[in-house]
Amino acid sequence: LGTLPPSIYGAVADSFFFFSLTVPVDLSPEERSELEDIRRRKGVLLQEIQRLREELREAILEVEGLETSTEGSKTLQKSRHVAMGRKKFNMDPKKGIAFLVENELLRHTPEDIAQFLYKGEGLNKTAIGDYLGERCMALTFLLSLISCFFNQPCITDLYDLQFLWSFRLPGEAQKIDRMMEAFAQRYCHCNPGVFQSTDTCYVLSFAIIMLNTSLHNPNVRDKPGVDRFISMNRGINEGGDLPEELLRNLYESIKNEPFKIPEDDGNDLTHTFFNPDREGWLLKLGGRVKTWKRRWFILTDNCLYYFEYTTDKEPRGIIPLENLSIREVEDPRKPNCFELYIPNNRGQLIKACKTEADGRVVEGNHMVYRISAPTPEEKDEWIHSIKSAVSVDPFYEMLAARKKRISLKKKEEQP
Ligand code: 4IP
Repeated sequence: LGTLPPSIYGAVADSFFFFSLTVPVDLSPEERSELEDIRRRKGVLLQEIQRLREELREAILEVEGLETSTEGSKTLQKSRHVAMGRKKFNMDPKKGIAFLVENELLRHTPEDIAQFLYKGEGLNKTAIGDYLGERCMALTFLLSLISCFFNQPCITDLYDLQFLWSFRLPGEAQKIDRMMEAFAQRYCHCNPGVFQSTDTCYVLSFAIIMLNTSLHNPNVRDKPGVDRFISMNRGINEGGDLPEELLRNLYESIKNEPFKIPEDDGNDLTHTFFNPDREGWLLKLGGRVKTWKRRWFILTDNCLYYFEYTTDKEPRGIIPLENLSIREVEDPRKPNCFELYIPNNRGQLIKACKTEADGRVVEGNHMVYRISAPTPEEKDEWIHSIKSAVSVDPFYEMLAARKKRISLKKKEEQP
């Protein structure tokens, strides 16, 4: 019965009613008792039918109710999935996005993903940065994703760079390169005519971030003045200079209001752009004449300078560290020694300059620079600092590549 439509139950009941009205009068006692039996069974059946009707009505109501609460539970399930997707995203951005896409909570389009990231509800900023800097993502997809991301607020001010940093740039040089490229493209698109090319905007953006770090990070002692900032940025506008007013304004605004960059989590650019400086007394062995001299050494700008006195304005010698290596050595006369040397040296002298006793500046005569530190700890610290200074910095390489591109373009344009 349960599978029959309700109209059938009605028809069965009506046929019993018809029988009850048409009872013949001349019935034998057996026939009468049989009729009574039929009436009794009819009553039972009618009751049963009524019970089934009610049961069916209840079942229909229940199904309807179920449909309504499934809608509710669907919404609940959806928000649970979104929360799960966010959690997954924070642990592994790519997996999180894949999960949300699989569950039809996000479309895999640059626009939708950019909006999801921009809203950023419950998303970890480092994870957003990581995702935007994702390496194996198709470059075209990534660039349109980043453009959509930056499209959310239109970039009108170079100060918007701090927006880029608000979710922390991922530490890898290539990722930063892509994001800065996207920022520069977006900026140039929103502000046509400010820069000759996106490369100019890119180089200036880096200069701004470095300026922000040098002006506001207490670990950086050498604070550049506005004139240095201007001269550092000479020739970056396709070989020409950017308007001095623009640079002055930028300098002043960054000086007055630093970028809001998250606290150092080991990903800070101070470590990247500013190699640790070191200064202190060391003993140096002469080149041709092997005498040990106590000199005040300063490590800065990828060079080792040495002075006779700490108060001297001019160094006695300068050793550029480019292409040099450093190693610990044992010396029979002095403790805690290390040496600067040219790897695979075939008899070349290290490029360096020194001051002769008569004041002339001449080239140095060293195949190696052997140096002795006062203590083993200082020896280790010097080795560490010099190693950091000589290691190739990918950020400088990236910037150098941009600058080279600018100057090459300029050369091509020249008749
Ligand atoms: C000198 O010995 C000093 O050690 C110099 O060191 C050194 O020059 C000279 O090397 C070495 O001859 P004397 O003073 O005993 O003559 P500094 O310049 O610090 O005084 P470096 O190149 O090490 O500076 P040669 O290579 O010039 O001989």
